[in-house]
Amino acid sequence: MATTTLFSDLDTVRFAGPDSDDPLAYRYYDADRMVLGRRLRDHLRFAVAYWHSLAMNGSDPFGAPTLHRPWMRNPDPMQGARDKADAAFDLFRVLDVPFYTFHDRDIAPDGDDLNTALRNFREMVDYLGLKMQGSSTKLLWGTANLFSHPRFMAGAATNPDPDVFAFSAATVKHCMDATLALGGDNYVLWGGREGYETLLNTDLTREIDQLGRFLSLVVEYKHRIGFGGQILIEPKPKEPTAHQYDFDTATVYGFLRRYGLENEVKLNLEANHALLAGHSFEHEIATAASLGILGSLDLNRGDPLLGWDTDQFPNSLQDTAMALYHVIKAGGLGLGGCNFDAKIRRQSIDPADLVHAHVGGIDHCARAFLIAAHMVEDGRLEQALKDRYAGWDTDAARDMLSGGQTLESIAARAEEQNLSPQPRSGGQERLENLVGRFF
Ligand code: XLS
Ligand code: CA
Ligand code: CA
Repeated sequence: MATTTLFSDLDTVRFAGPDSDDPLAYRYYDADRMVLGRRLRDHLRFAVAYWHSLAMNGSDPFGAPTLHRPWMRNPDPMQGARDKADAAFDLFRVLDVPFYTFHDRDIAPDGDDLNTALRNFREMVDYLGLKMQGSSTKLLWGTANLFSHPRFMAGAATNPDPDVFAFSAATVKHCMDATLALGGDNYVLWGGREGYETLLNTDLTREIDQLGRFLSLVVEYKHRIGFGGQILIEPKPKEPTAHQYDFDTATVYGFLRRYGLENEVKLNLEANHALLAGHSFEHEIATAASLGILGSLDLNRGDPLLGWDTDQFPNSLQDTAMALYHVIKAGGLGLGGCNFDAKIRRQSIDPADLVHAHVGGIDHCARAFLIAAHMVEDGRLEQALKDRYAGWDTDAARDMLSGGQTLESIAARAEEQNLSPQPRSGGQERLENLVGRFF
């Protein structure tokens, strides 16, 4: 029996082409269109984030909730959670979105103790399993919220209290079980409280070791239960902590190497987190790709006027196209996808605002992807890069890198040839102009 939800009146959004004026049609996201040998839907693997779209109530540090969804008012929190799931899957139907993502706390009410919380969670995982049987939307990733409850205020894995470490381990174990049971492709760990406010009360060496041990336990468990998906760490430099250990791609790579996990764990990179770390999104993507740890993307944008994590829907075509250009160059996202870790603004109180936000975000990314694919097919950017490094194609040059030469032998040859290298233009403006022609 079809349940009535906030979205029941809305038809599934369809592709209508770039000339369409319908605000609830896809103008660029033609899901089955073949681009670079694959369907657009398989390249982009869009996901709706349960927390922003179903659980977020519009409150901010200065103000009360503005979004009063019916499931938030239910005096029986488990019934509220089921109503929320009904609305979620109806939203997925409207958007025709292939994936969704959740934290344990988004789908099920918490409990005062571990076993109550786990009971609520397992019951709701079963309910989501039933919903998924009647839906084409799959799970991109699951994760545990180890940051909202006060028990996590001094960290989860990095907490000074070993009971919080154990509580967190139990929570993650059950979230991984749920992700496996629901057929999820990835399991994400974002350490929102794994950092510190002040070194005055923080033993940094001990805390990073705790984090390394926790992640090793997760990886061991993944193999024990036969989870074939990816384990992903999501870097973020700060907020809510002043300093988060998983600062950015390069920092996480060093951490993974230290604990021997660099071949086991990849990254879930978020656009706004890159900016907070003082990087561009494309820098984070290109760095992860070059280190072999590009996993999945959280799409959103920050506000250049605000220094915090505003999680807005992406709308800068050039930023998104360049990010996706590096994704294509890296060979795509594999089991990862494009998760809208983005929320509507506090004043966007109509349920339809949520649909407009996603339709716009999906269409924006599809358009950016088509532009990026065109840049790849055109090949001139790649050729310019090859030309710039062409000097390295000689045997003598390669020998310096391959170990066939020592510092003395390199010096001897340089002196013998009395080298006098001449500067060559980097051609940045010419390349920027070339990029501009694809938009
Ligand atoms: C918060 C993070 C979080 C993760 C999942 O800033 O983006 O939402 O994606 O825990
Ligand atoms: Ca995120
Ligand atoms: Ca964020």
